[in-house]
Amino acid sequence: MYHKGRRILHVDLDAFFVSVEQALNPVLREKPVIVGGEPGSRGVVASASYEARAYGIYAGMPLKAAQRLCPGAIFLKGSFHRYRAASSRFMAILAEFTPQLEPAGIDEAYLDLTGFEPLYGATLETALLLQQRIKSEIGITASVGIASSKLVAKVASNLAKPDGLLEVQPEEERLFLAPLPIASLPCVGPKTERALKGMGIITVGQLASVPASILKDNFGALGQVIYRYAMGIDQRGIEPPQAAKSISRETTFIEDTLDMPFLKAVLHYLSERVGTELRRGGRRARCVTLKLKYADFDSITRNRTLRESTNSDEAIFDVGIKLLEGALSQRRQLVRLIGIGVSSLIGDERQLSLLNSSMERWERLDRVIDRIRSRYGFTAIQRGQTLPLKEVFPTENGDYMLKTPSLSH
Ligand code: DCP
Ligand code: CA
Repeated sequence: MYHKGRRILHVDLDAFFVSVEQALNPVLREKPVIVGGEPGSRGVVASASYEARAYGIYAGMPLKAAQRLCPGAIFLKGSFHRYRAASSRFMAILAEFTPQLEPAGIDEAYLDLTGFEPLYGATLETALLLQQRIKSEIGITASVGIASSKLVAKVASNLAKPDGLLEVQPEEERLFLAPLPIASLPCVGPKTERALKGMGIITVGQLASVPASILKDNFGALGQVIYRYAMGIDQRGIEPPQAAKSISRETTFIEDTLDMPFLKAVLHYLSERVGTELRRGGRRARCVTLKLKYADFDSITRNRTLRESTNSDEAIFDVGIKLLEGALSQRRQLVRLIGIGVSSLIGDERQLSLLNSSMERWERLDRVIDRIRSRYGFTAIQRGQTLPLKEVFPTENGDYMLKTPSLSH
């Protein structure tokens, strides 16, 4: 609930993609480094070190322009699985402080530490500890803003960058925001900024003195948000993500197929994806669903409920392949899409009845594979069952490039 004494933290990692690369390769530290791609290529800057920013380089700028500004910069293509792994470790550290945690992107999150002070000391001290842990365990710096609202905490962390910490005391939000340029407010994008400047409004303080009706007339519903934010009013609470009720992965083929070894390999790969996500969330499933779309777009699903819950790739695949064979024996037609999912999810309590069973062996193997993949990428270790994929799909950044790499949930 909203009240003036809330202590909300916004934590944001500095130059995230670049920092992950620098943590892994000390040669890159304290240099102008850009993650985005080869300097001659058509891409844009994803992340720039603060040394590179001194040359006027920023995220979203074409790589060619960045190279013109700083020919000596080091350009890296980057690797998303490394960033995802660092992000998981970052969120895991935050989660040790409080379950009142809301991830707001790959490298930022809000935490509500209201009521912590009697037990854990000043919020500022807790924030320092948090920064230290991130630095020592992941090797990268984070900036933190503390305030009574998400809005002011975010503006504060931005202002503190890099490696900074800024606390805005209750009742001082408006004073804190007043001298800042209007673009400091998250709701003011480039278009709104231009329009406001056209009205002679440069600072948040000036914005706060404009009558609400004028902002509403000019910007509609956004005008109301702008007005409240300019006054430092933001009552939004922390919303921890709801656990998913089901997890699924599917892919559409470039060419419709009935090639069984290939379908099996894809199904295995998708089962591994689903299993990995289940284990990452510390959960198990009791229901497995197979989805097929035939060449004529006719779509079917088949599911089976298990006697015991599982989070093993092999167990998911095992059910999936039986459902696939069953479905194809009813209708043998070229397949356009295949998918596999799990539902009836429960927490990952250890099941004693499983000890020494084949399920236990499968699960032990999954844990070993997960560890390797979280470090070196998905294709760093592969199961024999997915080998046919190697000939069909190129790999990039440690993963297969399926036709629909952004598999659906
Ligand atoms: N990102 C991207 N393309 C963009 C902006 C960001 O790919 N146009 C990616 C790369 C960033 C990451 O998201 O490292 C986090 O985005 P941020 O906006 O937080 O930027 P940084 O973490 O790089 O820098 P800062 O220190 O300003 O937070
Ligand atoms: Ca960041």
